[in-house]
Amino acid sequence: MRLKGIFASLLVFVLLVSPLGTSLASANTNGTMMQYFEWYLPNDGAHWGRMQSDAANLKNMGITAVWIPPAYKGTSSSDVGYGAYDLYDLGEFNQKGTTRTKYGTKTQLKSAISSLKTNGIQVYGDVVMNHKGGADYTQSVTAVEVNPNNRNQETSGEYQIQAWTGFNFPGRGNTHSSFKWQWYHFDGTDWDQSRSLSRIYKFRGTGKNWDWEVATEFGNYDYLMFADVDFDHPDVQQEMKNWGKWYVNELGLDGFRLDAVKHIKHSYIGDWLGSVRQNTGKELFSVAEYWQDNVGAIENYLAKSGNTHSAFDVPLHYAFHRASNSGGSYDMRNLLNNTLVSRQPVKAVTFVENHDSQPGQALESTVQPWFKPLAYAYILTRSQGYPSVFYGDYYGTKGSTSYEIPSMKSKLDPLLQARKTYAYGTQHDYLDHWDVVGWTREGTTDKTKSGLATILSDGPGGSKWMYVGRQNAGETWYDITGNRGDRVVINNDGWGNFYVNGGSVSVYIQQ
Ligand SMILES: [Ca+2]
Ligand SMILES: [Ca+2]
Ligand SMILES: [Ca+2]
Repeated sequence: MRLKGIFASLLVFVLLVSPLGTSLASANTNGTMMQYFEWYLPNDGAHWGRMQSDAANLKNMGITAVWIPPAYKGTSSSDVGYGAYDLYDLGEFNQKGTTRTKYGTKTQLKSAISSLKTNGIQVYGDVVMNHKGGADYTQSVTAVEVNPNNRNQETSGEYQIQAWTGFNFPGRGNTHSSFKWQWYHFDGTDWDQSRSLSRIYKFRGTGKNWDWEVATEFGNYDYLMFADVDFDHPDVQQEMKNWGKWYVNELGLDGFRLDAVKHIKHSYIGDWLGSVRQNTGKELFSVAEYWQDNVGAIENYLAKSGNTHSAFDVPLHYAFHRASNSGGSYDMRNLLNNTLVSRQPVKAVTFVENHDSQPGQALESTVQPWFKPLAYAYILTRSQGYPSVFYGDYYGTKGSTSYEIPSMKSKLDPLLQARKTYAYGTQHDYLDHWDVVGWTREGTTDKTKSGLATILSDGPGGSKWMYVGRQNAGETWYDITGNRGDRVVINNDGWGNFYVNGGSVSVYIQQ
């Protein structure tokens, strides 16, 4: 029995390290994730309903997994979800003035997830563990002020503050969990209610200190916002593991998007994920948001959290951002420099835009609309990286006019089609020119007509001779994006001459 147990854990280990993409809905099909929300969605409680209605269409688009927004009660009904108040309230209890969340009720969420599953689409839950907002009452806490630019430096003596750290969840009571949060489950906060004073406060108490290891910006970047959860506290460590298991089982989640990990004790994330995987028996593909344009910092995080999961390729996003703002003068040979996808392709979730980078948001670093089809071709037709499509790019964003992203559905649909049907087989790179770059995929025998040739330019139009494989000799290829009307005949040696317009992209496939 003992040996059997060891064998079973080895098997689990093999499953965990299997390359992503391949472990998704079908081993044969390219995996594509969709971030199914944007910051300015209306506060109408109808989003889970929209997701449900869209499930069959998402399947047709080739979406194999959906990252849903934080599904639990935040500070109010309009909270996007990152002001997490009660992780056990998925739109079920009357708390913070509302039963539903911004996106709908728990019943609607479960129904939408059921439709996604019916269509073979996996569901990744957003995990907001760093902080808690909207406390039910204040508590008297001994604290010191720290220098906002160097949180290791204390700038005051100890004094008593009134901190928003008491969470007893009066609308939920003990349903799902009887854990009540107290000041000693947190490391600090940024508001003293008794003096109406905004500072970064570090709490005093036995063993109290900022967590380590976290990002080193501002000396120690443990503190981000609201009441900062203390991951050194054993009761917190256990409660979050209990919650993770509950969250997966309650919703049938297949994986996670881990929010704000640069502010969370890195080793704990690995520990937490290992526990939830073990206690649910699920592989739980997970991707961490470590928001820094610095591949070394992201790789350090991946190592310190035990090399247990993936991370968003933030440096690649910034490369797209810079290229899109350079009016053609960006050197396209450099797009992959110092990116996660070039360093650890199996660990990289590639993306163009998200709810934080979109116009008007905290980390605004938007990719200009003209460049988005180029960037999406980059993440969708290459063999490296697990791409994530942003809801706000596909359907457009709401919010004030100056923040709007127009819907790019008509431009993204052909690229999604290219990924789903044609982007298979050996890749040949032609990343060799400051304006015009390209790559090809030879296709595979088990995918009818598969294989493609992508060419893009951030400057003037041009052409490129590229090899697509001798097995494709004699075929006529055309541009699935419709940007070019050429017909390219593959010669006897497997080469073709492919064209692209200025500031544009073309993806050629077999006619
Ligand atoms: Ca701590
Ligand atoms: Ca923290
Ligand atoms: Ca250029």
